[in-house]
Amino acid sequence: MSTEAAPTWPAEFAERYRAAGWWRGETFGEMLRQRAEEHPDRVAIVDPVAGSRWTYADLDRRADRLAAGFLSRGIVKGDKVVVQLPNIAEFFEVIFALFRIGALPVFALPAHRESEITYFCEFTEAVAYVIAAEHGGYDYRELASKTHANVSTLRHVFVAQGDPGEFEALSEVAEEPVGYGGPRPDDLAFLQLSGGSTGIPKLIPRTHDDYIYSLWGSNEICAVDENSVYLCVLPAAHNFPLSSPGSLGTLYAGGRVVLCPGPSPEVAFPLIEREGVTITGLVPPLALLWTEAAPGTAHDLSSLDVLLVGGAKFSEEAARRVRPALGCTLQQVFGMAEGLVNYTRLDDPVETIVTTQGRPISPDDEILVVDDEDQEVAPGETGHLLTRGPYTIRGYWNAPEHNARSFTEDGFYRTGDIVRVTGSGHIVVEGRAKDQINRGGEKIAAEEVENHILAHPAVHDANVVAEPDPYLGERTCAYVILRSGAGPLKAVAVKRFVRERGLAAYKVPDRVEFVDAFPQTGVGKVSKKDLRNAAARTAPSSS
Ligand code: J2J
Repeated sequence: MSTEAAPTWPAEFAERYRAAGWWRGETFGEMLRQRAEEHPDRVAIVDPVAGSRWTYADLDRRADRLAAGFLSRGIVKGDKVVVQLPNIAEFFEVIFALFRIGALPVFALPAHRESEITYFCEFTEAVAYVIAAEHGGYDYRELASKTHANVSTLRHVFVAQGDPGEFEALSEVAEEPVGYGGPRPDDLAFLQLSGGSTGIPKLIPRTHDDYIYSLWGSNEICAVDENSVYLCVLPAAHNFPLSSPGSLGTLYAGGRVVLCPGPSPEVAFPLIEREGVTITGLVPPLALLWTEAAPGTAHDLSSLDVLLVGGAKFSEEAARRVRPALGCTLQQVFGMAEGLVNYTRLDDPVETIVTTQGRPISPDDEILVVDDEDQEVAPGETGHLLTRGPYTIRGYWNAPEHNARSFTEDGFYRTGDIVRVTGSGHIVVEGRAKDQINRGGEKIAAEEVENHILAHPAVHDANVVAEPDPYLGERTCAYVILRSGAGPLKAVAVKRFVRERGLAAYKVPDRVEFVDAFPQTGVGKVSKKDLRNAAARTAPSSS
């Protein structure tokens, strides 16, 4: 498969974005080279578990050597490589090596299991898969063995950390650097994962030009520069910690990225003190946890200037607690791996910071708020958010049917979010039209989980909806109709079945309820709205 499968910007838009200076004609590979030339001895990556502190020169050299090793193993421009790594320094070595040769990382999350990984590898015809031997009590080599057996295109499994077992250690791959022709700025850099609202996850094709714009655009808004120290708390490959401004934004600015091995205050607070962390990003449940823990901590958190919170709606009440507890400025961020990212500005009035999800990075981000018939609503009214701009994709990778539904004919992306825009141009997220559960920032496509439940022989039909959760915001409730004549089935058996089918743990329903029928809409379709209301009424937290 080739990059032609990725819809791109029409020529007149590309020209406009270049002329406006948004697309600078840089690639990730050259960007790192430049930083290494400008300040070779500055520390780029700190991995506290491994005890490593790589300078820009170290990272540059490592990426070059690994790129050479990949090339001599036949990995070439345009090849796809599924990267599933925890927050370790090698993550950056691997992705910059791939960026240099123009091979595309496919970003998997550490939580993904056989179902997701097999799909990513098969769909992208991946030639290689990069893992750590073990992480969080899970043996990724076992996952790799299964994947390797199932996917015929997969020629290599590289193990970045720990005993490689039957596979090749990444440390053995590096070779003396050779010359190679890198990608062009308008080539694809990687495939990012969509939160998804369909049975099959969609992949997001991002170019060097467009993603690098989202990085420096974010840096300007979040005041990230060479003195910034970014703590990467969330899984490094997720779009938020990768790019808003995230690790890659920080590297673009010549700052320092500190990899946090876990999200708890006990792990993060000592690192903030030791490394003088200035900025980090969290999903709302973690932001709540940190604001609760901060007043009692013995650690000095005074270096922290900015806390970004996004991925799911942050309540106004919680937002108000950030500055008193952590002593830093809150920046709400409403972003999506498909592109558009909104931030509250550092100098916005407090009321704006705590009650809105920010405004777009770019003057060329186009925002439309429309009704169900795609007609624009009156200013300030609530509706569907559509967007188009210099770092928002024009289509998913290799998914023409999805694209016809997810994009308008004019190339606007249908975000699936319900929003309103305030007089100052700030966006307030009011809800969601897409069939997705946002479990504390982790996105779950209802249809994907439903399909797995439906595979159970005793199940006749299934519907998965969000229900309120005091900590996560939302969690998952599955309503199941059993086949007539099927023996009794317990909720735990359904959960186990889904887990054993190799679905990531965060997608396993939190609650399973058996019913005889589903509520219906006027036209006889299943009413998810009624199911959601029923779930909310009976959610354990509501009693
Ligand atoms: C409400 N909903 C939000 C917010 C995202 C920065 C920050 C987040 C993401 C991300 C990202 C929200 N309030 N503040 O990629 O670069 C929901 C919306 C959105 C979807 C995108 C980034 N911030 N959301 O979360 O691709 O529903 O990206 O459409 O994972 O998360 O999810 P995702």
